[in-house]
Amino acid sequence: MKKKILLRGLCSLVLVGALLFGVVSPAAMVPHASAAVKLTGKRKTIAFGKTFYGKHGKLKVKGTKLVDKAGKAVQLKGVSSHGINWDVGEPFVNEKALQNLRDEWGVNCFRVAMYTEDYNGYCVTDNASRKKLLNKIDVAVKAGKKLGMYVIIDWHILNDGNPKKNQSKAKAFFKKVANKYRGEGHVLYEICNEPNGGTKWKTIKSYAKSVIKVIRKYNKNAIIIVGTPNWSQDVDVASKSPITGYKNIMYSFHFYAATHKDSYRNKVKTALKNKLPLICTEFSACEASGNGSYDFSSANKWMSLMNKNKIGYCCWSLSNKPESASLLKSSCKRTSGFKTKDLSRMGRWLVEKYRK
Ligand code: IDC
Repeated sequence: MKKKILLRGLCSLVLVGALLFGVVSPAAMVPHASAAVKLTGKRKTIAFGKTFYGKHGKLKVKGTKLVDKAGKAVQLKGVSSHGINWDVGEPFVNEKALQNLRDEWGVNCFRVAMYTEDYNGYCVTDNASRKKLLNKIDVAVKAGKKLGMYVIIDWHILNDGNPKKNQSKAKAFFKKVANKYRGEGHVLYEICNEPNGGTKWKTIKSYAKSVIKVIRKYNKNAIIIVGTPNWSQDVDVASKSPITGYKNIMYSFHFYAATHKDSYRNKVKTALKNKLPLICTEFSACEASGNGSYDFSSANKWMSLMNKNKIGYCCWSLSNKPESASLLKSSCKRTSGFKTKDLSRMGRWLVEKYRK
């Protein structure tokens, strides 16, 4: 008996010693603790048929879910760019970076966010800059095609509030891209990021119908994503009166987990009950400002809700801007080949989730 106690004591001593000297990390002692993320920044060669898009092909909406060419539910796990009209967004939208996201982050979808009015956005800038923005979208679409990733083209309304404000410009833009990418099955269209400023669902619907009509002239089946009232939060409202007459329409909700908690998750649950097809094209664990503290426990609740219902999502944003939402540290100066040390806390959390 004494011997056993002595032995146990000795074992504890060795363990404490090992911990103190860093031989065994506390994480290694917790059962099923997630392995720390290690990124090499290296790229892999993957045959197209083995890529996510290569396997799943053109997507369709069935019930509340996205399904692949075989009718099987698929879940998009994506990253959103910051604005491609921003110096903290544009440089990171390149083929090598997207390949890093595919090969080491577990990402299968990339969202190209193009602001319409904020910060010299598409609607308020000159023709030369507009051309650059269109070229940047093209870089993402081509990279996505080569890498077998889905690409969402996002008409990023924000300060313009009401999508109707730039409706004719939106129609001209979507005519251009829907025509250009008519043969590309990996492209999805998001026609109004976040309606706000009290814009009613009825108004958004009227805008959506006019833009959907334009896209459908060139592409009968591409997935079209419609934003919902109050910064894409009121999917419950949209679910009471969805858009009729078109297939493959999805509705977006956004959350910033430190601000948006149970009451917002309840909106999503209501929309699901009402059979609205949902996608979360923007989220982060920080506050709605894109800054402030993280709430990973709220973010985990969102993740379980989305995973349970196979809802696709994109995390805001692939940037090194000094703000909490950025997936890269502000000290990260590289625009591809990201290593472990380049990831922010948010970036590390995301990669751990996506790799699972
Ligand atoms: C934020 C950016 C920030 C920028 C701001 C205004 O992170 O750097 O200064 O926009 O352009 C959204 C918007 C998204 C916001 C993000 C964080 O869709 O454009 O990005 N957010 O505030 N909705 C909720 C949060």
